[in-house]
Amino acid sequence: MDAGGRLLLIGGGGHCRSILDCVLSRGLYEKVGIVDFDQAASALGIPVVGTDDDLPHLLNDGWTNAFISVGSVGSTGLRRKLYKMVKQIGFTIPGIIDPTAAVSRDVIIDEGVFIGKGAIVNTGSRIGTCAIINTGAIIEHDCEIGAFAHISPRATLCGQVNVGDDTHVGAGSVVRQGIKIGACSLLGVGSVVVKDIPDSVKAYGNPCRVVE
Ligand code: JB3
Repeated sequence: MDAGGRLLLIGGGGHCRSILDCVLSRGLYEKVGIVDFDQAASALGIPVVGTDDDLPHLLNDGWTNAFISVGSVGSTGLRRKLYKMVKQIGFTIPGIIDPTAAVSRDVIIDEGVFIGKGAIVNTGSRIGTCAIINTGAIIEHDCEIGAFAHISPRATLCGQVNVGDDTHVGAGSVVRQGIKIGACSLLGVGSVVVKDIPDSVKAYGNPCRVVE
């Protein structure tokens, strides 16, 4: 979890600004910097301190924590590539949880997870590496969220739902209890999921149906 010291946010777009707002409101890091090839990506008074090529030097200069702040809607390739890179260089990868999120005490949260404003993660759930639990999402009891999955704003997963690695659950979706959603799938905004969804498909609607 949030560790203290200096923190680099890798990627300085919209998702980064959401994360930055949490980080600054918690005040746990002594210094925060953004890593982006675009100097204009500085935000909320936080500067761009370098590009990906500068990461080894930044680690040597005492920036020991790095967090992947590029988001994803569908493809998680860039997030995975950046995660592998910061891991290989030797950064610590914290989790970041907004102070307004409600997370039960027996939840397991792997490294690099972001839990945004007003999200709820209930008892017995597990959130995999670098997953995004976005603003106001509800992860009910005993859910399993795979690595690099993105549960979008206001999506609701009822109890014992399993979401595979790299899957995107669109904003406002509702998933019935006990449902299994495969890996690398994309569920459209407002999907109402009442049957299991396989790996590597696009699906949407009420009831949610596979479209390709
Ligand atoms: O769905 C919601 C609520 N948020 C979305 C989020 C999860 O994903 C949001 O609407 C966007 O769809 C997306 O946010 P993201 O990734 O912040 O997108 P964007 O605003 O386009 O910013 C991407 C940033 O990453 C830009 O500043 C790019 O310059 C930067 N970037 C791209 N490739 C990179 C790289 N930065 C680094 N360090 N390395 C890269 O390879």
